[in-house]
Amino acid sequence: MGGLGVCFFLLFSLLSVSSEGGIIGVNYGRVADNLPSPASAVQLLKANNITHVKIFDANSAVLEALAGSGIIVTVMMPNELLQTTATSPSYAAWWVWFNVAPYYPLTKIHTIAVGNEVFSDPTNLTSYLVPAMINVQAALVQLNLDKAIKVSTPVELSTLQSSYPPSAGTFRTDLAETVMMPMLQFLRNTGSYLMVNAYPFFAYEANANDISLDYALFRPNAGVLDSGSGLTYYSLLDAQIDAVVYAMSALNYDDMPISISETGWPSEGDANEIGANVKNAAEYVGNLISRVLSDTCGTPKRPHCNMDVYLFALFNENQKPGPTSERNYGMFYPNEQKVYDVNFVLGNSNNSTSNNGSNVRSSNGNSSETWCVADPSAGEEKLLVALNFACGEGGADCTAIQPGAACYEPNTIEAHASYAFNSYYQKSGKGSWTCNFGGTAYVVSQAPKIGKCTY
Ligand SMILES: *[C@@H]1O[C@H](CO)[C@@H](O)[C@H](O)[C@H]1NC(C)=O
Ligand SMILES: *[C@@H]1O[C@H](CO)[C@@H](O)[C@H](O)[C@H]1NC(C)=O
Ligand SMILES: *[C@@H]1O[C@H](CO)[C@@H](O)[C@H](O)[C@H]1NC(C)=O
Ligand SMILES: *[C@@H]1O[C@H](CO)[C@@H](O)[C@H](O)[C@H]1NC(C)=O
Ligand SMILES: *[C@@H]1O[C@H](CO)[C@@H](O)[C@H](O)[C@H]1NC(C)=O
Ligand SMILES: CC(=O)N[C@H]1CO[C@H](CO)[C@@H](O)[C@@H]1O
Repeated sequence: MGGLGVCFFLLFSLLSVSSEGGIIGVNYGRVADNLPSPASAVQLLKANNITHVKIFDANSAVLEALAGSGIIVTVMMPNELLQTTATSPSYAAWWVWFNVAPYYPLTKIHTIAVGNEVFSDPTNLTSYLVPAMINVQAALVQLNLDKAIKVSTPVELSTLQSSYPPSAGTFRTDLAETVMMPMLQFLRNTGSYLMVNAYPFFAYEANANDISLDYALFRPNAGVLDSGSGLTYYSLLDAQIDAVVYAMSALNYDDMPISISETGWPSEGDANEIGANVKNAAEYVGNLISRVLSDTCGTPKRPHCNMDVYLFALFNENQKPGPTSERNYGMFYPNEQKVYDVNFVLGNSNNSTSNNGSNVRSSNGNSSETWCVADPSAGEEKLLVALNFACGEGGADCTAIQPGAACYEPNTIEAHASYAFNSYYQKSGKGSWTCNFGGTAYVVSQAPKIGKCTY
């Protein structure tokens, strides 16, 4: 029990700096021959309260369908155009004039992504990237759109030379000074932000023996200590993002905001694609949304809530090449049925029975119908891990179980865990998954009576 107090102390310092939640958007990819029309897709976005969308081009039909929807849009200049854009300011001006200006402001375009994962492009476009961004920015300035529309580019995690532990994060040596530094300076000068595509699935799939699924899926877990920083990580996504933060920090760009421009988990894969299944996809996406929309969505290095996350992807895309997983990242089938149950707004469902691993709230917003309590048969050791998770990463309000506070007595791990689990459960929307804690908790429909504590 001695360790418990120390742990709580550290955790409270994290909780006290949290602010309101981040943004959830989705990537609307269209590498498929069976998708609904752009107008139907926009209806689907609206029906699901999805407020931000990113597309992989500047398709006019899509931008027209989004007009007047209120949805905030990131458009993309495809990689094939980077060389021309970098070498010809007049081409850049034309591209913006033709592909962006006509749609704004009716279509709320707010970022132009210049290229996508450019450092992985087989044709080596590296030297064109920053000049293309600069020319696109100049075009926006000419059209007086630069205040409303930012320029950025999504970088892939392989931009990092080193990412483990996060505090050792650095950019690839061939990119750090020549590309990343001028890019970060450009982003800073223009008040923009860095876009990062991050897939814990790839790391898990490749190292399933070393990385726990709990850690990859935001489940309660014992955490991974970064001995370089002394910070403990409870999710692989946090560790990946903080590695980028540390890499920027090494170049003296500590302050640069990040948007997670792609992340997701496939609902199906080939036999050798470990972890690609519907259950894991539902948990990854559901837990991530809960987390981003709650007030605990910062990373250990940046505890202020700064997680803007664009889920990949809206639809399964049947014409993507590569392993089966590539065609199965969608949250929706082309017929608009959900691949798994997921909600994009907290507190907006009236049906909690259909939930498995997502963030569905209880019916009619009645916050006092069900409670989450610890299962004593799980044993103290497992309960303690889950308790630390709930009060730390989970963001449960654990003040009442501090020494001297109302729910400190009875001073047992089981009682404290029940309090913390319930706090987490109530706070994160009462989705069935949010009362699991690695199988150490269950939902009850009678208010628990433990000591003098009020739940
Ligand atoms: C890509 O091009 C740059 C110069 O344009 C060069 O320095 C770099 O070595 C090239 N990278 C690869 C992988 O060929
Ligand atoms: C709530 O339930 C009713 C049927 O009971 C259904 O028609 C309605 O669409 C549901 N609303 C939401 C937001 O799920
Ligand atoms: C809730 O969801 C379940 C499973 O999807 C479904 O069978 C049931 O009809 C839904 N109930 C309401 C009231 O919508
Ligand atoms: C939800 O979870 C329960 C218990 O784990 C399982 O029996 C059920 O089949 C799941 N439902 C769906 C739709 O995945
Ligand atoms: C909410 O739950 C409380 C306690 O179970 C109950 O008394 C009340 O009637 C519920 N309210 C609604 C609107 O269902
Ligand atoms: C925040 C938000 O847009 N909420 C809306 C989500 O969708 C429901 C209908 O399904 C609306 O009633 C909410 O206003």
